[in-house]
Amino acid sequence: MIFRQIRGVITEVPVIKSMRFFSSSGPRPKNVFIVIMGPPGSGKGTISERIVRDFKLLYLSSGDVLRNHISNQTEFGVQIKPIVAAGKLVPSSLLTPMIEADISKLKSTGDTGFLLDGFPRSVDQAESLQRTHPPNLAIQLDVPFETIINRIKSRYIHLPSGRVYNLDYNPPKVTGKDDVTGEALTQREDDKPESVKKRLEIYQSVMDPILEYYKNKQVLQVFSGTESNVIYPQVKRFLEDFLKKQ
Ligand code: G5P
Ligand code: MG
Repeated sequence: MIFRQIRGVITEVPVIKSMRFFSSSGPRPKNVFIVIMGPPGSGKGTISERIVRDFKLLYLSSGDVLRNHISNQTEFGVQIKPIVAAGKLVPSSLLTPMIEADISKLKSTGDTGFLLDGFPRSVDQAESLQRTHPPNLAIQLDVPFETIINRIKSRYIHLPSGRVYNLDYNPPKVTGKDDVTGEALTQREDDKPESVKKRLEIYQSVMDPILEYYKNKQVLQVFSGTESNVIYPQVKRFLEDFLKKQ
């Protein structure tokens, strides 16, 4: 069993690999399952970190799960490494059961407040999730592509935790080191310009039907803008109201 801390005080919450969570003395929201979507580099990780901090939801990122498999050179990691590095989508037949099993494991601990980042990325993933763990909110970050391309060039991550930095926007306290552990930061293999281009192209080709899907389920909430510091207060206000109604 893996225990992991993102911010705040660690408690005995069994955590799946790549699961980050915030814990404090207050209760966590129950029966809330939010998915957060948006183009690569739109700030899903950045905004999620703030949501997790302010609303005490458990957090799972499909990208973090995959990068951890790659870094640990698991059989699955070796298989998907070239796909992720090229900016292509990992086949749903491999990823969907893994993500759904992670959510089931978390639910079995009694925690029922989750934020899922980067999943679904296709209608078949959305349909499958709807059958197993239907989200009650789908957040879409609508950020222009021109804004994104510049951001990604200066992104660094702390691979084990998934914490995200940016040399211009959100630099680490010590250059090249994670603020919490002091471990080395790295650049993502898929942040090379060719892969970023591919990721944006794929995003554009797959997202419309997914947004339509969640619009029809009446759970879609879109937040538009170019700066996370402007978008997040809108998300926060919305969530304060949304959680009161749950
Ligand atoms: P991921 O890991 O899900 P992407 O491509 O969806 O990757 P990414 O790149 O992680 O998304 P993000 O989380 O939306 O971007 O953005 P972020 O990291 O928070 O912010 C980007 C940078 O901008 C950071 O450096 C941040 O500090 C900075 N920043 C944030 N806000 C601002 C701001 O306001 N101003 C400025 N100047 N900077 C800012 O998926 C990776 C791969 O995994 C596979 C695919 O291969 C995918 O390409 N994968 C899947 N495959 C199939 N199905 C799925 N469901 C899959 N999920 C993952
Ligand atoms: Mg991310």
